[in-house]
Amino acid sequence: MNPVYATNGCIQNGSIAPRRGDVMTDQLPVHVTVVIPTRNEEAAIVDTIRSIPNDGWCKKLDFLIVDGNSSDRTRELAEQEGAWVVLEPRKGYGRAYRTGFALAPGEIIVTLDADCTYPGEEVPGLVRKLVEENLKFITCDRLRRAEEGAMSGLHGFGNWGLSVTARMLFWYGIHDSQSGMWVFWKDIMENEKMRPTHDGMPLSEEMKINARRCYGRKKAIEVSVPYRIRVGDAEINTWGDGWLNFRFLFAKRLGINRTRSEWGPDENTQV
Ligand SMILES: Nc1nc2c(ncn2[C@@H]2O[C@H](COP(=O)(O)OP(=O)(O)OP(=O)(O)O)[C@@H](O)[C@H]2O)c(=O)[nH]1
Ligand SMILES: [Mg+2]
Repeated sequence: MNPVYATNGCIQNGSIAPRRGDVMTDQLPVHVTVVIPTRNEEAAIVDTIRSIPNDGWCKKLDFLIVDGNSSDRTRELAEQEGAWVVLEPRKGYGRAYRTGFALAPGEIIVTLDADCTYPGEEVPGLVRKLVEENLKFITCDRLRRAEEGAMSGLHGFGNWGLSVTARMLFWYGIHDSQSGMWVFWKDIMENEKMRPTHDGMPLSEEMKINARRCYGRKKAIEVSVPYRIRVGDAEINTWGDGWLNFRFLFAKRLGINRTRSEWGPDENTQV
């Protein structure tokens, strides 16, 4: 049985403060925005959105798609599902999130890829955990519970190598440095030290390093979730992105990583 929450309780510093006389229900009194970066994901975007329960488990749930100039029907399909679709012409996975985090209307942000690899059905439970346990940041580890065939041998090896390197360099205890599913309070991004700087794939490892540095092991936690076979073709450049990730870890450790573009949308972003 899940714990009960006050529907009109106040959220203060990330914790629920029920008021006397409140009606107790199971609904979480929070506004959640699921931010999803997309580039040519017409095969999976609809199922990705639908995989997240939308039956009133939180006060408000919306979807923000940050699309990187897809040439297929990704944007159209996402709009049909009721998502807010933003066109971010600047290239990169990290760039999409650095725009999306600034625009997200919710007080809690959830992220995942638009390829059906991450378990959307776990979102309500993860948000509940963030709220109930008064956490700041959750990252989802895919490596322990990956389903058969979900990660190719090369990707698996690359993920393992990068995760071990990150653990050795930062001593931060994160098992899966490359996971792209996070759940966190939007206001943690007001902290400059929490804001990721990279516009590419390395944003993923940067999120976890920053979260552990800012909030420690008790408030920035890792939870294992299932990981599934990708739907649709990936555009990832395995060797190129692997090398970029590896280089970034050393630059970050030495404190010489630099931001190449501003936080948030710019004049070419179509919101
Ligand atoms: N807006 C935007 N989204 C991107 C860009 N590159 C990738 N994405 C999206 O970011 C998410 C992660 O990219 P993936 O291709 O799944 O990368 P990956 O998870 O490392 O690779 P797979 O394991 O093969 O799925 C997907 O939803 C992509 O559509 C980009 O340049 N701009
Ligand atoms: Mg993916």
